[in-house]
Amino acid sequence: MGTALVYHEDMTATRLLWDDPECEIECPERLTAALDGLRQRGLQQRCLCLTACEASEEELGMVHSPEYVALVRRTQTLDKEELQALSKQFDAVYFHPNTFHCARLAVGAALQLVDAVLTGAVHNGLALVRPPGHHSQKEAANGFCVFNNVAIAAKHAKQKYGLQRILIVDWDIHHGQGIQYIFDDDPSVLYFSWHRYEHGRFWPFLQESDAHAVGQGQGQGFTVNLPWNQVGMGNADYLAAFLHVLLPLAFEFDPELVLVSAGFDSAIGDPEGRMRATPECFAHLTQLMQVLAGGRICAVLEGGYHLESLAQSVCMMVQTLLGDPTPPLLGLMVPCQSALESIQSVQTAQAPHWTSLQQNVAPVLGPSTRFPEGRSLPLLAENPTYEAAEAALSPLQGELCLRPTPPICTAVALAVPGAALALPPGVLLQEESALREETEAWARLHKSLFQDESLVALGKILCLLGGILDGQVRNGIAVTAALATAATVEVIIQRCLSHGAQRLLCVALGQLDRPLDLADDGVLWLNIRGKEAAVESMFHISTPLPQVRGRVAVWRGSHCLLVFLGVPAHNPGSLRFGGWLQEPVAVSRSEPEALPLSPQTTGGFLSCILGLVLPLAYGFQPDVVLMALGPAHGLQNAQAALLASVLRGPAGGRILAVVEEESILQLARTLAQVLLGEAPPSLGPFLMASPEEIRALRLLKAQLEPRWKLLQAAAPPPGSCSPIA
Ligand code: Q9C
Ligand code: ZN
Repeated sequence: MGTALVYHEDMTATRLLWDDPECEIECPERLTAALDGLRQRGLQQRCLCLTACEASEEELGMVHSPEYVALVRRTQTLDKEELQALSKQFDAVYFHPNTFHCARLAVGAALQLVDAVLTGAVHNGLALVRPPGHHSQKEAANGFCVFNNVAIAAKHAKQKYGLQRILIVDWDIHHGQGIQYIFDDDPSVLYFSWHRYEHGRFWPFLQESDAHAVGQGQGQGFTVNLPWNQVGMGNADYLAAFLHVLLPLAFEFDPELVLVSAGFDSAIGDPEGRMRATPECFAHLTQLMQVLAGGRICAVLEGGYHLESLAQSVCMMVQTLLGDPTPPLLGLMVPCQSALESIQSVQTAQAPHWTSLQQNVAPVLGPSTRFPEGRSLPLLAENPTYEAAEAALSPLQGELCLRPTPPICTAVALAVPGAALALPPGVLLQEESALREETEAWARLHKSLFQDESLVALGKILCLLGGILDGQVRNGIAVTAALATAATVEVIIQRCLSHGAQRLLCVALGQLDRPLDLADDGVLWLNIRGKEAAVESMFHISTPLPQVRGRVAVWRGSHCLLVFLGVPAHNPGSLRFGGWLQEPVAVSRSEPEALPLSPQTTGGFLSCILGLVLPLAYGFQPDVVLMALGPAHGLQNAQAALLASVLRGPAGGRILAVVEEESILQLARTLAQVLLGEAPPSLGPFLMASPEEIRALRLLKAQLEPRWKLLQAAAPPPGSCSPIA
């Protein structure tokens, strides 16, 4: 299992044969640059390389009309003048005698990738193709696109594999109007696109690219447009869009497959996009998507016209698909005002269709949140040019090469030597310990809780932590002896700080108190536990995780499914209404059925992670992340796995998970899997957050927003007027 790379060199055989400044950027070197980049970094060699085959005309017919296919077929025998005349009938298109062959290979590559992923041959993959596809329509070529590669791939996944929910993430900087038209009334395909829009003044100049276009008929709410109304959007803006729009909807949609219209004209240096997101941003966007659909991601190249930026961004994506850690994100993590306005407009347009947006916990944007002067880009001036981008990219490239991947992927330190654990292959058992004297010195500094077994465990944990801090080990799991978690966490924090870590993020779950005498700034302590929301300081935050231990009872009626939460196991008579879903769920009995209940709603959990934890974590830009599961943490394994998976992002993959011995077994195995780069298990059906959860999160965000700007993403409560004048 791994990552597929689908390609055929014939796809470099189409090119512009006449003068046309608009089309000349779509050149064969785009593919060779991306491929050379992958080869130079040794990434191609780690992929399962598949040679693309042409799609059949029947496959093209899933989206395109026979007349249009025949028209493109006839271009094979046209001369230059005829090709040029035909090209003029479309907007921003050129034909070449090889166009038909290349365009069929491009579709074929996308289909092979879907087959490889859905048959389980690989986890995920990328198809490097030309011509791109997302602008092309049933009977029209458009914007360099001839056949709609990704749309045909989605139809194929539905027809051949019976998939019912497919998410398309189009991060190309142009609106993929072709995909939007094809699935406009289809609720089985959720299409998300962000694009340079400038209030309609940017190509393709369409009203239907704006946020108010949400799909038609049954498909309402399944088209999600996020228009960027200014150029210069950067890492924080893209991240905010994922955390506050795409991911909440995607979790609620619960896709079985994610297709990515992976255009890299949204990256820095691109002459079309004029945006500022750096290549590493695409590693983070990819990693965030990996928690969806069991990690089944098929990415298909669309645009991307700055060769160096394209190559680096493609490498970042493939590296992440392969499970490598994400490099730290550069730049001030503050979304700009225009981005926040765009995010708000799509939240408002989509709120009627998505529970997770109706419950948006972000506070309303006030004048105090206006963006400070001198925004987030250290790399480029106001209007990025090729030259400025080149200058900005070359040092970056050096940095990318200088950051070696640690030789050891994931290590696990166990409290009891030889405890039988079914750890996944590829995990190193931490046998080596820190020196006895050193371990005892640390233990003495922190109470007398470490004796015998717990002292042995501490020695191994210190050694593992040393490996992470020195770059020998990527990440790890520390299993503490019973009741030693709090003391171990204290030692770990002190050890990190004494090693020179500038910023340490501690996500402490359950009953763990922030160690006394910690200076603010260096350590961000985020406690997720079952008590009141509290902001002790901007670096000491508690958020509740309601402990609704008990059961869910599910009744399926003819029109709706009722889900009751919080039936305590010992008192099945007292029901508390939690929420209801209209979608039929796979429950076939008409009898009430008891299911094990998560300690809180999935909606509440996700709001907490996407709306609070990740914005804080990315805003803090830690060197190391500590995720500690203390007593009574109340997280299900799948929730802990999701949290560990996404917390790999903010600190370049340097994460240490601390768990207590008793809670181990399956949990350690699940955590080890996600730390190795596998997708976390499903959270189960989406249940809307409870009013208490929403209230608590709202309160916290209102207090924290002045310091942590990634929290901003205001959706006005229904009925209120826009706060942005
Ligand atoms: N300066 C793709 O990226 N030209 N197509 C727009 C605005 C057409 C882009 C002119 C751009 C088509 C796949
Ligand atoms: Zn594009």
